[in-house]
Amino acid sequence: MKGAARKLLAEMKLVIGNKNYSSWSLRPWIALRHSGIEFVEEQVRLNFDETEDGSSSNKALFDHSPAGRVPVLVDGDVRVWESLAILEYLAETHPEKLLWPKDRALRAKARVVANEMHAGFGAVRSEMPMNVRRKPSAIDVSAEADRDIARIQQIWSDCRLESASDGPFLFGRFSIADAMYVPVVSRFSVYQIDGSAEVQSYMDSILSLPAYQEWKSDSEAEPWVIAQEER
Ligand SMILES: N[C@@H](CCC(=O)N[C@@H](CS)C(=O)NCC(=O)O)C(=O)O
Repeated sequence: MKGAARKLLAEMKLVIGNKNYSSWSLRPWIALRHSGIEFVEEQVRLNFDETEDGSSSNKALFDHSPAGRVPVLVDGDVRVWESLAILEYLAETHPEKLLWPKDRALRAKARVVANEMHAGFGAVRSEMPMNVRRKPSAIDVSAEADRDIARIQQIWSDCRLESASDGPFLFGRFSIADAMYVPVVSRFSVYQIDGSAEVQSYMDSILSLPAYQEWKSDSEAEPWVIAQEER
């Protein structure tokens, strides 16, 4: 790799929120870390407790993107926000990392399930906030959240059935589709959502990833508690 290109890669920065709570930050972060792409991280502390509309009171978020949300990827002059757009950018700039499946049909399906996650499952997201360091225990959830849970588990089982022989992840090797679901795996683990043996085995593969373990231990070391996100 030429010096200038290496310098640009080394300068890539991911701006993230609190590791314990920021599920959208975890998605590109784990894709970067698991794939061994060099980057630095900058953390902006979120605090939702002080506002009525559920937005963060931290105005510093707007220093990083006009949307005022994390994650944000900064790669030289290029600034990308929206987690899925960041992941697409990484797939394009690092084709050797195979962040999407090589096979066109599988790639289409991986994009479908990644988009289902990005655009949906609102009940799971609002009733079961990501809280990586939470001591596992079950909570009551609505019928809508139960429907989200069933659809998510169906996606995991269906993908695993098709790709089981190629590796332990949704499409065999780790892909952007997995990165999108890591925070859900974390939620199902800490809120003790039961699943089939297939679902449990997929969750174990995610939870035992060294990159996930690193994020979890960083979450445990964070001193900040956001009461609104605790169940
Ligand atoms: N659709 C966005 C969602 C980003 C998002 O909502 N991030 C949260 C943290 S997990 C945030 O920055 N919240 C600050 C706020 O709402 O003021 C994405 O995919 O990146």
